[in-house]
Parts: sequence; C-alpha cells; structure tokens
Amino acid sequence: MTTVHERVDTFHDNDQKPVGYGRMLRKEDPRFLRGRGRYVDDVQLPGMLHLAILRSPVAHARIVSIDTSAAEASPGVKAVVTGAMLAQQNLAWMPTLSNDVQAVLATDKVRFQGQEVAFVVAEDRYAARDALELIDVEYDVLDPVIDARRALAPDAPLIRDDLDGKTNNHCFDWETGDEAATEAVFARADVVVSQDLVYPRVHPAPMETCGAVADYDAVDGKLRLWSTTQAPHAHRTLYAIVAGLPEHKIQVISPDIGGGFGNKVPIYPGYVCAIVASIVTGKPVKWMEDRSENLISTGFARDYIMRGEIAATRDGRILGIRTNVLADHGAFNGTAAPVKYPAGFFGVFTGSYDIEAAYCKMTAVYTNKAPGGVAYACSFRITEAVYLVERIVDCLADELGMDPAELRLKNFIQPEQFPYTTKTGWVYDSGNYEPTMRLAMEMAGYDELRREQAEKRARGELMGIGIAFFTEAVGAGPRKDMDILGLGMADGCELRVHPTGKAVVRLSVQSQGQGHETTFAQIVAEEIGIPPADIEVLHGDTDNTPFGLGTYGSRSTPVSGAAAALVARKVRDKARIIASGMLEVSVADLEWEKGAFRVAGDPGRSVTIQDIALRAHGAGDLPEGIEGGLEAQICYNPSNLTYPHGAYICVVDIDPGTAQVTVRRFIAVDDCGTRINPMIIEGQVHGGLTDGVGMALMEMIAFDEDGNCLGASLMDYLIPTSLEVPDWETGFTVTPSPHHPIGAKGVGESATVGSPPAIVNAVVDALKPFGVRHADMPLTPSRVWDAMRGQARPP
Ligand code: MCN
Ligand code: CUN
Repeated sequence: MTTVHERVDTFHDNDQKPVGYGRMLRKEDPRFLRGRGRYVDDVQLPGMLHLAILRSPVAHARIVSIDTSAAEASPGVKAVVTGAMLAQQNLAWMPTLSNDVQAVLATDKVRFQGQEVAFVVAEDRYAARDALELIDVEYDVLDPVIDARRALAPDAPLIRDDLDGKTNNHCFDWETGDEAATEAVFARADVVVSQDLVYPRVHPAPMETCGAVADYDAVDGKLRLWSTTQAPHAHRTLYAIVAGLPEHKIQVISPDIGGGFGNKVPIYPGYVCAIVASIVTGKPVKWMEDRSENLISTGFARDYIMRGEIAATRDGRILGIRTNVLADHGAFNGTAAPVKYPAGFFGVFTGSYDIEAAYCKMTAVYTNKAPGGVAYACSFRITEAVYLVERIVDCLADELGMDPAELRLKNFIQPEQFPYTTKTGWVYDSGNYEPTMRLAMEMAGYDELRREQAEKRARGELMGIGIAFFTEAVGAGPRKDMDILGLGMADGCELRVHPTGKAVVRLSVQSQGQGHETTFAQIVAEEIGIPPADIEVLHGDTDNTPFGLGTYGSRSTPVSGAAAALVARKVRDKARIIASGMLEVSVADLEWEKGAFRVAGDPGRSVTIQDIALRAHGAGDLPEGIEGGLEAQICYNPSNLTYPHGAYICVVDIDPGTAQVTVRRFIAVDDCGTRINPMIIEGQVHGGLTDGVGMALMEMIAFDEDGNCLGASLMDYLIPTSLEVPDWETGFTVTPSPHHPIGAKGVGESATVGSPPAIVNAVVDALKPFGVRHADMPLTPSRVWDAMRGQARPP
C-alpha cells in the first residue's frame, strides 16, 4: 500500500505554481522576512495602558497581608488589583481546561513560585514594573511539595486546601488495558525486563512569550482581545461562560504568533487580568510576559515518572507491556487534554508492536510547581508514551542480546492487520512499518555503522547508534469521544469564490508558524484548481472565521485540512451544475480536470472555474434551483484520529574525557500519509528534531528543595542552537489515511515525539562498554559522566 510519489519542483515564483500539492515557498514569508509580521506586542491602541504582574517569590505560603498603598501612589499608576478585590467580583478563580480551578490572583495561599499575586496598570511598562516593587506582601511560608514521589506521603503538606473535602495531594487515578491478561502473559514469558524512567519537566519556550491586549468598550459592551492563543474560538467561549457575555460581544484575535508549541493552549491568569484591567480602567490594556515569567509560570511539559516492564519470549517475540506512572501536574490541573483523556493519548504506549496484552496504571498528584503538562509538541503525551516503549524495547534487546532493529522488525504490526485495534483500544487507521524502517536503515548504512562501532569500541572510542520507531495518534476528535470542557472537537471551514475567481478560505485553526496560509491554500487549490496564489487563508479572528477547536495535537491537517478539502468539493459540486448550464450538457457529461469542466468526448468545449465564478455572480441565468454566488461552509467531524509513523536513527559520539555527547548523524523517515507541502513538512521535522536534541541532552526545568525554579532564564534553561545539531537526513514513505478525504495525517509533532528516545538509545548504546542500561534525560556531560562511573544522580 505504500507508494512514494511526489512532485519535486520548487516554485521560486509562486505565481507559476499552477495548482495543488508540492513544494512551494511560504506565502507568509515575505511578511516575516521583512519584519512585517504583526504580533500581539505590535498592537498599539490610543490611550493604551500597560499591565505588570506581581508573582510569588516562594513556592508555598499563606498570604498574611498585602499593602498596595505605595504602589498606588507611584507615578503613572492607574490601578493596583489584588486577589481580594477580584474575589469581590467572583473573579479570583477561573476554570482550567481540565475541570479544575486555578487562581487568577492568589487570595488565600500561593502554591508555586511565580504564581500571580497582584497586578499594576500604569501608563507605560516601566511605571507598571517599578510599582510592583512597592507592593508589600507578607507571606507565612509553608513547607512545599516539590518531589512528586513525596506528594502522597502522610506527612506531606496539603496544597489544595481550597478544594472542598480535600485531605491529600492526589489529583486523579487513571488506568487502561487489561491488568489480569497482562499479568498472565508476564507470568508465562521467558524474559521480563523492567526499567525506571523519568521524562523530566521541560518547557516549550516559544520565541514569543504569552501576552494580550484587552479593549473593552463600555458603550457597546464589546470586548476585543488580541491574545497569544492556539485556540481562539475555544478561548472565546470560555471567556463568554466566565464573564456571562454572549460570544458575539467577545472578539478574540490571535494575530501572528511567534511559536506556540502547546504553550499557548491554556488560558492564563494574565489574559483574565488584562480583561479585568480594561473593564476597570475603561482603557485598552496590554500585558506581555518576559522570558522568566514565561519559563516559571506557563504550561510546562512532561514530568512523568515511569516504570516500564516488557515481557517476551527468548527468541524476541514481545508479549506484553506494563507501566506504572506517577504524573506531576503542578499546583493546579491545567492540562489541556480532551475531557475523557486526563493522561492525554498516553494510552498508545504499546507503540508500533503487535502484542498480546498491555496495562497502565497512573496516579497524578499536585505539587508546588507551575501547572501545565500537555505542551511542547507532545501529541497529547505521546512523547512520554513513545519514550517509554522505545526505551524498554531497547532494554529488552540488550537483555536478549539482539539487535534493536531486528527486534523491532520482528514485532511490528503487519500491513494487513490495519485498521489495527491496540490492546488499550486505539484503532490505528493505516500503517506499513517495515518499509519505513528499512528505508531509515538503508539511508543510515546501518550495517556499516555497526561495523564502524565495533572497530571504534575495540579502540576504546565511544560511538552509539540509537533507533526509535513511533506511531502517533493525531487529529482529535471525533466529537463524540473528544471534547474540551464540553466543546466537541470538530472544525468549521468556509470557502468563498469571488466573481473574478479569487477565493478566501476561513479556518477555525490558527497557525503559530506551521505555514497554514500556504498549505491550506494548496489543499483548496488541489480541489478546485484555483492557483494557491489566488487563495487567501484567513484565520485567528473569531469575528471572521467559523467555530472550531484550534491548533494543537497536530490536528490542523487531520481535521481542518479535511474540512478545507470537503468545503472545496462542495463548491466544486455547485460549480459543476453551473458549468452544465453554461455548456448546455447534463452534469453527467462533464469531466473535471484541475481548474475546468470539459464536455466528455468533446475536449474543445470547456469552462474554467474562473468562468464559472463569474457566471455564478453574473447577469446570465443559472440552472433551475441554483442560487447565485459560489461559496460553501461545513463543519467536519473526523471519524477517527490519523496515525502517522516514523523510523529515526541517531548516531552519537561521546568524548570519553569530558562525557560530552555529539549527535553526529540523525536519519528521520516520516510517514504522514499524503504530503501537501514537502518543504513545510521538512521544516516541521527539522524543528522537532532540534527540540529532541534539546530535551535529550540539555533541557530541564529543575527545582531546588524549597521550590525555587532553577530554569528561569535561557542562561539556565539551555535550548539547542545550530551548533548542537547535525545536518538532518530526512526521508519519507507515504501510507495514506483511509478515512481522511485527502489521505493526509498530521506531522507537526512527530519529530519531537520520535527523536528523544532515538538519542537516548544512542547514548546508552555508546555507554554499553560501561555496563550502562539506562540514564535519564537530559544527558548532560555530568549525567553521562556519572553513568560511566556507575553512579546515577537523582533526576
Ligand atoms: N503538512 C503537510 N502535509 C501533511 C501534514 C502536514 O504539508 N501530510 C503541513 C500542514 O499543512 C501544516 C504543517 O505541515 O502547514 C503542520 O501540520 P499539522 O501536522 O497538521 O500540525 P498543525 O498545523 O496542527 O500544527 C500543530 C503542531 C503542534 S501541536 C505543535 S505543538 C507545534 C507544531 O505543530 N508547534 C509549532 N509545529 C510548530 N511549528 C512552528 N513553526 N511553530 C509552532 O508553534
Ligand atoms: Cu502537546 S503541544 Mo501541540 O499539541 O500544541
């Protein structure tokens, strides 16, 4: 079923690009390259005020008193607001995306370092920041819970005493799979391997931090909010519910966004503070975080402490996988995941293998750290799931003395088994794993690499080869199974073709850098034959786009991409009827050829889509029952997720003197079904692989025992640059999704999901001569050094 075909032309002059899929330069880039992007911080409104937030310096404390008088008297200050004041309006707490509540401004206690305590509104940013220093807060410092492993200890201090009847730090329990069946396969297995793994807390750290400009007009009662959000429609409805305003009185505008990576899915207290400030002052108010605020207070990612167990026969047939997870959700459960999936899509932890039984038991706890959890290109926690399965498969290979590529090839789900229902109930739509794996091995020169490694080992040099194979589940809904706070995960889309044959497509998803203005124009172009240059993509403004759930979990192509293709087909169907009138033949006699309808058997007689658009709006008669205009709208509810897959191979060298890891080569073969724009896909993969190097080798949000965040600046929280990454070697196979109208699957998170285990597997492989079987991320020189000396430091 795998076919590899692609139009490889690169159109340097996009006007020459006739229609459809293929490499095409991005329509948004002339704007970005000239510095003409328009971000939230570029919004300047007459009389605009500036808001700054006072944050807690400690992780856990009771607020004894707050004195704002000096701040109020500070030059340029217009208002100082505390939690107590918000409480009078019943606005001190807000709902989170996970049916928990979170303090907008702390009233009773602070529960993590960096939590919002008060805000100042002033004439400029500097006056607002200066006045923060004058607010006097008296804290009664409490013991913090920093290590999730201690959260449920009987003597652990209670963090969420705001919740009725709560007596401990338990957040939720979740399980999936069949415990007894898994027990049974483990009991009869020849080999059982188990391994403790930590996927540390990391942060998406987008280039643009979070922020908002709120402008409430007291006369017409309309709130305009420019905000850094990946989900403008969902945010608008939540504001409507909280504020008791109808949606049409709230306009959420998400303009150009400088990277989201899941960091811009949650609703943050800062957005709500900006809205309150605009209502209180009667003026537009801007709030923009600085880098430290972003790193310490906004949605982190991961923080899963996992035990993985794998059972197999002596000859390497995997029978079962079992895992126990302790999930650290921070002080408030602000995870952005579909309601029925508190652990996101972690349930796909059985990976790409045809096994007999699986079971997962998870406990989530509250700790005195910032909330978050689902972010950083994670496909709703598939990062954690793939890391778990791909690490323990490598541990098993080690135990069996088997090559890790051979072990994977031996256990793959076979092409004829799709659609394949996993032992935890996920229905993988399509896949053909072996060709993808073989292509990666061929590109890497796998056998040759193993020979090189053997020679180097004999000389005492440390070289490692790591493999990871992943299957993701992206494109949430369907709406019957998936919703965010009751909002079903389906996407609207509208297409209007104007009289001159130019078109506008309106999306409910919102790009943060993924190139939607280009690829969605290409999808529509492929279906109706109007060149992409003539198709304008509108998104990110709730007043001008249809309702839909937004961009995350790589759902834009699987859901809105399908909507765009189907809405274009709907327009094409109408165009066919109009064409039949123009050509005076029945619709059955018309053949569609990109951009025109021709009379079958008489190719000289045809009308282009542009001719039809003019007729649709023009003076002549239209066929019986056909209204004027050429436009359509739909709401697409996906029947299933799409399941992209990929094979990654990483080659590392380790300096035995300094324990520094160098990623020498990285081969990534991705299969995302039908490829719309291969250049954009490559960009997505390059970015994700770079993130993977960061997570595997450098990045970690750590805390000291008092709960001080040790990664609060980019001096401490290291992110990779071009110096730390190799020239990526990418390849692809194409296994279309059978249920998606154009066969496309998502790709935006694949590389972040697949690369960390490949890199860790490579490092552990390099360290085999030292008897190392596992070491936790980030594999910094000191951690690698410790591993070489047989000492593991607590992560
Ligand atoms: N694409 C394609 N052919 C396919 C699949 C995708 O050409 N078969 C193109 C799409 O048309 C789109 C891009 O690749 O232009 C990514 O598509 P998709 O996989 O649908 O992902 P989304 O557009 O929904 O993007 C979300 C995803 C997520 S969840 C995170 S996190 C992440 C990621 O995208 N954040 C990003 N990549 C990012 N890239 C940038 N530059 N900035 C971010 O914030
Ligand atoms: Cu998990 S990060 Mo993306 O789904 O926005």
